[in-house]
Amino acid sequence: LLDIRWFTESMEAGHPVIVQDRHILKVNPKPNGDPTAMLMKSYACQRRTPLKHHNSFLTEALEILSQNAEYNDNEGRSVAFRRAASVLKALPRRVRSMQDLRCLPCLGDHSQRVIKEILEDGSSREVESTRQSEQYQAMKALTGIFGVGVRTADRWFREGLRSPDDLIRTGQQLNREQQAGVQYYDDLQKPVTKAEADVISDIVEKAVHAVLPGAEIQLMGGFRRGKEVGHDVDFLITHPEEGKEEGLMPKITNWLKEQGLLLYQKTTRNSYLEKMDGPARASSNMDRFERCFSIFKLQKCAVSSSGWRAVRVDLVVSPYSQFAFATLGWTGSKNNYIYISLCKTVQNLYLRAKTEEEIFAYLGLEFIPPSERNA
Ligand code: DCT
Ligand code: MG
Repeated sequence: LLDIRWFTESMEAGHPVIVQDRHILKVNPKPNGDPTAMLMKSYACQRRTPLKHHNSFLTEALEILSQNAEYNDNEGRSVAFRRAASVLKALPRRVRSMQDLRCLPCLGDHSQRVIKEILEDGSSREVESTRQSEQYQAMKALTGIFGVGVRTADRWFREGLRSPDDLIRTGQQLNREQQAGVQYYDDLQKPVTKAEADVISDIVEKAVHAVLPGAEIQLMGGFRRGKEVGHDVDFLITHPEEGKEEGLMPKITNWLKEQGLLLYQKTTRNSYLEKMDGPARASSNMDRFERCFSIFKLQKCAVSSSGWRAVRVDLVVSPYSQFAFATLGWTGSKNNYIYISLCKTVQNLYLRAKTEEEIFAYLGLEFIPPSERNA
């Protein structure tokens, strides 16, 4: 507990804290003597970031560069652009000049150059040429396929492939997940609306209660943060009697299959929370998390001609004692990944938390509601 206090107090004081591995934290001395630098906190989990902000003309540009760096396997650069964008999202007003950026953390030279050019010329040449580039467009199309990561997409790009159609045309070997990804590509590219998420919530609730009465279902991800559209719908499922949730996932998926509601599903024991630690991690409570990546067949209302659409749905089952931790991690946004690191620290100390508020309190962090976690 002391370690966490020290860690969060250091963060509160504006010292950059580097998470070296699961247990070792390093605090650098204060980077510069500017007292106003404290006004904008360095970590996304300390900032209030609303969904609708004032600087999308800048953040969209920086996020294109971040995405492109990820396509080029340049993690450091990708994170730097994403952090810069994230800070701008938390600003209370539109940036009008470089003066407005004085004292903000996380804005590297490159990000500043891009921002300056947009402020002066209305656009950045680097961003525009990236947006138009064949590689960026192909990588976007290929990684947009469910089941295709950057590495696979990059290999295909080098082989001259540019789109899902090219994969079909050349008869590429695809695994089951990628086959579904190609088959339902057009539907899965279309944003999922909140109204559709609500219909899916009702279906999931029906399925879960049919196989385990008393279970609790919570909408997660972007929709929990107030988004009106998303690329998928995320759910967390638990039961107040610890242990009852064991073996629940196959029962849910079987019920859905029997109703003809599932186009694809794959259940794995490990969740994204585990991936964060790499393959050699010690076992923990998180091992008991089950995650199902699925594609639902969603009937459209009578007015529509095509009858149904495919929608990506992620289900996670957590034991009741872990529900608060899973909720915090699973709500996102992805830029709040530090929550997950912190959550795990609390968990590894066997501290109990029933609510998100308790976890924030343990960490000495001010509570930030989901609608302001859109970093
Ligand atoms: N998550 C994470 N790290 C990942 C993947 C997911 O921390 N690599 C967490 C944060 C958000 C949550 O899981 C749901 O993930 P997504 O559905 O990918 O994000 P989202 O915010 O719901 O975005 P979208 O609205 O596009 O689905
Ligand atoms: Mg989501």
